[in-house]
Amino acid sequence: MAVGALGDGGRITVVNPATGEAVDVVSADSAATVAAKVRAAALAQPAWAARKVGERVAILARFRDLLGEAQERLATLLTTEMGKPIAQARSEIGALGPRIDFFLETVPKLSEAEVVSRAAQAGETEELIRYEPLGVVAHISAWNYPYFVSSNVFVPALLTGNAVVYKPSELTPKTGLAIAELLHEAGVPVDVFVPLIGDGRVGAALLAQPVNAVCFTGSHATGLRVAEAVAGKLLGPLGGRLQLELGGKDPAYVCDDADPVSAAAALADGAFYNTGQSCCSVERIYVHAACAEAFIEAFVETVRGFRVGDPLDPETYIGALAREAQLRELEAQVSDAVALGATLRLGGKAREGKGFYFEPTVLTNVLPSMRVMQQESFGPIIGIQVVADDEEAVALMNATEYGLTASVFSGDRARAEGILARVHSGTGYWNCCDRVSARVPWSGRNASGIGATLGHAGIRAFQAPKAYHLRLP
Ligand code: TXE
Repeated sequence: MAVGALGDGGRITVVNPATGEAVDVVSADSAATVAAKVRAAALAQPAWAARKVGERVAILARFRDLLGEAQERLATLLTTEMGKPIAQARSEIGALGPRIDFFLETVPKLSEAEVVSRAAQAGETEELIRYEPLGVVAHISAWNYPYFVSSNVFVPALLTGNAVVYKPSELTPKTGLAIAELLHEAGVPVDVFVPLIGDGRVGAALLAQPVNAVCFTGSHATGLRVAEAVAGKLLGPLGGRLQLELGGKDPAYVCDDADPVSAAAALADGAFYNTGQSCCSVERIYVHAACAEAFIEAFVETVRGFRVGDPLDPETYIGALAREAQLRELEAQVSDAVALGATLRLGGKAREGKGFYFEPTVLTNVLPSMRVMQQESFGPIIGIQVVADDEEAVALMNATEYGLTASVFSGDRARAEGILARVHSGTGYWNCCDRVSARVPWSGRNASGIGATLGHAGIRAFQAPKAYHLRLP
């Protein structure tokens, strides 16, 4: 069976979102090649795991260096495949070095056996934990930050001795292949990191294989399908290792003691960076009535100043959307909001002409029930609602099914932390937003997913603890 994104005989057509034109064609995998590649990965993994962790660290360090050398070429490819402004593409690839460094430094420490209780004399029992790799990790990934979301999985998974079968999004297949090439050039054996090209059908074919972990990054709807597909294996080869990094509808709250102008600048960037296509984009803003007017004015002016245009122009801040269909979703969110009484302060429609552009859009006087305040927008659009006090803000921040990040802008740390403790989210920000660090875990609550990447938790996710009870003779 041939599988391909567009049903054209197992090929993926790469479309440049800035022009809407096809720029390349890539061969897709079939169910048979998926099965063969997973088998090869399973055969290659034990030898990779048997190497010293220091050898794997040296290989991944070489990958980090190669990535740095190829930055400009890769940034141009990424921009052409998914419309990310070139300055932001460079910054995504550039920021990978420090993320990889965290893993290079931390994995060796977390690979050591942990002695829990020592035995000194005959008859006493030492208890220790050794950490084993899981085996073959299947990673199905998204297009919005293809370097970040894939490296959060493959760097710790490879360092801890696993093989990785990686399906990049069908919107960024060439970026996925470029990552694989650099890993192989750095010294990762070709069967230990294996790219698969194709759309959801190739993803589904991968889930049908006897892999030992599934890491999925993508939408909530697909995440549910992935969970259903692997449910029967959770007590088999998967051993419960299912990780889902899903969408968000991330709220921000601007308190009456915040500086409205600096909060507006930070939140406009948090909402519109990457053309609003970040899992942790700010998607809803609540502002205290006492500073609402000043905040909204500063916010609208900041967004008005964002430069929309050719993503290959280094001055561009807002590029084309990766997916044409999302233009219709954003238009539907705007017309729903306006029909129910919202005020359109800026933007509101797709741009005419070539490419998948949507005007940066700000809506005020929104209601919590509006689509724009409930459903992930994943585009350059934001709703702002005025609230009377912290109680109302907390209730509204918790009023969607998601729980990825939340931010509070306030002059008072205790007040902000008190609010964040009551909001259901995997990450809380005070006076900042839309920020990820390799040092702390990245996770979601409720519909935003299960499991964690990054931090120590994101390394342990690729290890199976084995307990030893060793009695001295
Ligand atoms: O997702 P899709 P997208 C989220 C973000 C947004 C989404 C965007 O919030 O919701 O990702 O990514 C494959 N069986 N995050 O549009 O469409 C598909 O081919 C197996 C969260 O790409 O769900 C693609 O490779 N696989 C985040 C992948 O699933 C299937 C970080 C995702 O596709 C499949 C970044 C199937 N039946 C983005 N159908 C976080 N929380 O950190 C499709 N796929």
